[in-house]
Amino acid sequence: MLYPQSNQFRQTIDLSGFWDFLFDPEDQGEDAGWTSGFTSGRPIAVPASWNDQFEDGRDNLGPGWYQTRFDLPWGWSEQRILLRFNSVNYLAEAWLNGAPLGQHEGGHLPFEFDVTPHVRLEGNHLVVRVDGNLAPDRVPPGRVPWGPPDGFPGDPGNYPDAHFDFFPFCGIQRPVLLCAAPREGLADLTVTTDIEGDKGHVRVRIDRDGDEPATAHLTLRRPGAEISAQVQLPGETAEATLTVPHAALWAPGSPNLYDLTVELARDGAPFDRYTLPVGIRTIAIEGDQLLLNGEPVKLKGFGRHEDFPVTGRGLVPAVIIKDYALMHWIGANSFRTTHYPYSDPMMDLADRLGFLIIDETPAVGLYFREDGLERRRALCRQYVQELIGRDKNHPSVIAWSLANEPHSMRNEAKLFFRELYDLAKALDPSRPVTVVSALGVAEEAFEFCDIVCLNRYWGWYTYPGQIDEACETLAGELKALHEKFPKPLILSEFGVDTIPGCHAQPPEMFSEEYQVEFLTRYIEVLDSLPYVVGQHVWNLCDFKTSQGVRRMGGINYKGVFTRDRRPKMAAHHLRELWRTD
Ligand code: GCB
Repeated sequence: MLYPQSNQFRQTIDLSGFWDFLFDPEDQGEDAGWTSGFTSGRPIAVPASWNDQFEDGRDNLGPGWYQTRFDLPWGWSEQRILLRFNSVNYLAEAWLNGAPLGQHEGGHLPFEFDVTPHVRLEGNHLVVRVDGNLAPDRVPPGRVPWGPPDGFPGDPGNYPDAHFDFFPFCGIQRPVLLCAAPREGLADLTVTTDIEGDKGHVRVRIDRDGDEPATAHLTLRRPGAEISAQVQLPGETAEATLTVPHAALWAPGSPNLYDLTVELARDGAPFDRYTLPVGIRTIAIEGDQLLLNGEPVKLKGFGRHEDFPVTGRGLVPAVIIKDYALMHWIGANSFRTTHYPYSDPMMDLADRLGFLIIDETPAVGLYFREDGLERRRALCRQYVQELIGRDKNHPSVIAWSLANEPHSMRNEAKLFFRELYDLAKALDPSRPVTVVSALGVAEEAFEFCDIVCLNRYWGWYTYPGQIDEACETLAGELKALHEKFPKPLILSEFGVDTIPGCHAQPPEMFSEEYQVEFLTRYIEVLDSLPYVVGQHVWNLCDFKTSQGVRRMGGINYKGVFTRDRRPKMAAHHLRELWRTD
């Protein structure tokens, strides 16, 4: 699915702003007659989570009803009109002028409807029902009955009862776009690149709607370079390769991008055009090394959250810029989209700024009891397809993560992930695929995953306050893991809750000194092991969680920056360890 853009043949408008909203008092569903509009609504900001916008919103997971009105811009009357939602969490259902458009399950991934048959020139009325409730058969799940072998006995639980450690923010969290696109225009582009000597090959697969013969003109440009090709489209797809002499490769530190423009024409007259940034780079695994453009690369960075006061998980462009500035300042070159796909601007900026991303599906907290398993499997397959469909052309994306910390103790888990792994590889053979696990050597998916990603908290949940024991255990475990699975290994989470302003000497849990010592000593271990190709600190910033005895004030304090993006002591220490200039 191509991200909407505006040019001579396409136009996009953003429906963001203040919409009307109401909570469904008794979950009356569409029978309440709201699908064609309601009068009792209050104003709500779109995009943003609803939870922190209202006094009665925080723990209310819906359903909630949104509505807005719009007119079509001048010149759109003969166009095909698409309505695109960049992210609605969790279950969305939409109606335009009373006509049902469809529904989409799962937040953080885009979906769109062709609204051409329903749209009017003026006075359009869009209604969206959003259900953010947690349920055992949703992904990520909630309200899961705990207990062995899927959970840990005596888990204290939390409220709202999420099966994951971040607040289940809900609502229309990213922009809603209205797009005019040519009929029979471009439907998708898939770009892969490889390198041969100083040449770069850019392979482009073109998919389009309709099958009337057309010609595609391709141009790849950056200042000082322009390469063109032309290919006939007798039907719906075609492929072309552009070869770039003396290619300017993409890498962190030199994130060179080319603009690829594909123009469709019939009888010499162009009728559609799309421009996509392209980074020429390769990613590969050789033995226990991760190679970027043929050279070993080590990831330094973070797990993060899309999380900010008041806006919740809503898109805030200035926070994106700030987070990149902080990551650059500290010397990071990488992050994982813990624990769901991030916004399109976040991904676009990683291409521009040169960050390496492990791109994760929304499958966190998975468990494998029979009840609901088929539904969870179908959702995970859908997420893999939607994620790869959305992000396959980003040079910054160097691996796909199928899930975070699945409760893989049951035999079903291995086959479940084998199927997802095969699906990801079939859709994109060019990138490594991983599962991020806390099980260590017992995680059977590591047998076929390309990279081993482990989350570890020795010195926090286990061996509290005992960093010597923690580091010794960590070193032993990493060695055992690598012996069993001789592949590149990433420590994909490690960190400790740290209350800003809390100090202790000798270091004690929750103090800034303890975070410094924990991270420094862990990094010493990681740097000493050649097969450890990545270190991702948990977390870049403090973030909101459900309430529970482990989360004071409903906040996870493992950030090296506070929730409002101020550095703790550890940020300065990490900077000394990571910055190379
Ligand atoms: C983990 C999870 C992450 C939690 C973190 C913690 O292993 O992957 O979502 O927030 O631990 O702080 O406990």
